[in-house]
Amino acid sequence: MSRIKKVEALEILDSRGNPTVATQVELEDGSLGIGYTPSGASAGEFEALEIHDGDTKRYDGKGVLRAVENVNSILAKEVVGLEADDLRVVDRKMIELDGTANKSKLGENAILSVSLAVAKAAAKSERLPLYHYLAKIAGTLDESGQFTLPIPMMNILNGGKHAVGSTDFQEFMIVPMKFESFKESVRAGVEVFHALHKILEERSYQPLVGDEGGFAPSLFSNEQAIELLTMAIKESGHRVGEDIFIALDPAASVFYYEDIYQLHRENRTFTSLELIDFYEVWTQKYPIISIEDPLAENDWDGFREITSRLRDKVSIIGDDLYATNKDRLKKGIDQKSSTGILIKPNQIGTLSETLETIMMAREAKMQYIISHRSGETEDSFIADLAVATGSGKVKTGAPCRGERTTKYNRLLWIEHELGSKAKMGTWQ
Ligand code: 2PG
Ligand code: MG
Repeated sequence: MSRIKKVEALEILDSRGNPTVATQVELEDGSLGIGYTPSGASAGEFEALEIHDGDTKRYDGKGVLRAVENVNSILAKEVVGLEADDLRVVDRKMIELDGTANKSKLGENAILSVSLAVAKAAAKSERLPLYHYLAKIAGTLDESGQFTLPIPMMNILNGGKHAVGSTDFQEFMIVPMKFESFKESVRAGVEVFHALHKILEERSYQPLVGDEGGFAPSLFSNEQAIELLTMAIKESGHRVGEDIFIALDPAASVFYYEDIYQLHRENRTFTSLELIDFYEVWTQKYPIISIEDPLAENDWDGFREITSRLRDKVSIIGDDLYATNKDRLKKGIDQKSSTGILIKPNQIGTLSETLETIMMAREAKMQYIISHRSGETEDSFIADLAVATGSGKVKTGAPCRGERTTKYNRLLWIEHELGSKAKMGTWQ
């Protein structure tokens, strides 16, 4: 047990070259931890708020000096002296200081960086690997000493806000599911990624990548993307729909305007029910295992309808719908809006609240997928979080771009370190 001695934040860069907040926390016993705040492009309406300076003379208004100052002068004063091992107390203190429902006064980007840094420093102080320490504070430690490695959901074709000029749907993921280890799951995913690269080159597409490291070809339809993925799985020598499946994140809030879903690349519009029919046809044609945000964040009726229609075949995951927020998840559980939830710590703004939302999903026997943001840093915190909470699934982009591979590489180390104590997650 050690108290927080020093808290210091800095304006650093994320993977899009935008400023974000990093905070270093030092404990009295000398343990250090640095917390990094990621940032979304398709950020939902119900997320906690990142604050940016708005000073157009710096970083086009995107600077985070105010958030940094909030850490250094407001949060630091109050959290110094608190026990690092009591994260809930630290987080509650910061929530109180902010005093708003969406952390808009001090900024989610300020608060989360402190929360993550405290957890990392406390893990060091207790001489535990981060995943082990997080499992301990979450209350998810398995008595047998086993830890579950997550199935990687690899976004190898990027569209939407992550690759303007590509598809309307934001993410086309491959899900290597029937492999005995994380190492083999990653290998299979990487082989498909390279097969897709080759296919795109053969068809004279520039093999350029989007924000999450997946290719971003300019296609004429969303369905073409699925066809390319299917082809790449086959080309790589793996079996479509047997050992590798497809997952989608259309991020539908982004193409929902004036009560209508608008797919610009295809020049088509849909009502909520028509879009559900459209997905249903795809699930009959392709080995789709999961659809995240098939509908917009306020379309509760649509979510209930698609879940009741497709839940036996496909996972329906709420991302913008829930924004890692317990109150919204509670509504989703009551209304049977989805089979699962995407978990992003920066949507809610503290690690304690993130863990509470995960526990609510676990109790409701819902799937929970630990996820990165499209704007990331070299931090691999979510890799440890996925193992700690036994999510069995992680979404962290293509196996390309350092801010994505650092999470995969961390998971490879964890699996190696655990040896026979590592088991592979299943899709449940
Ligand atoms: C999503 C995320 C991560 P963003 O919608 O699931 O892939 O994107 O971080 O841009 O919200
Ligand atoms: Mg999403």
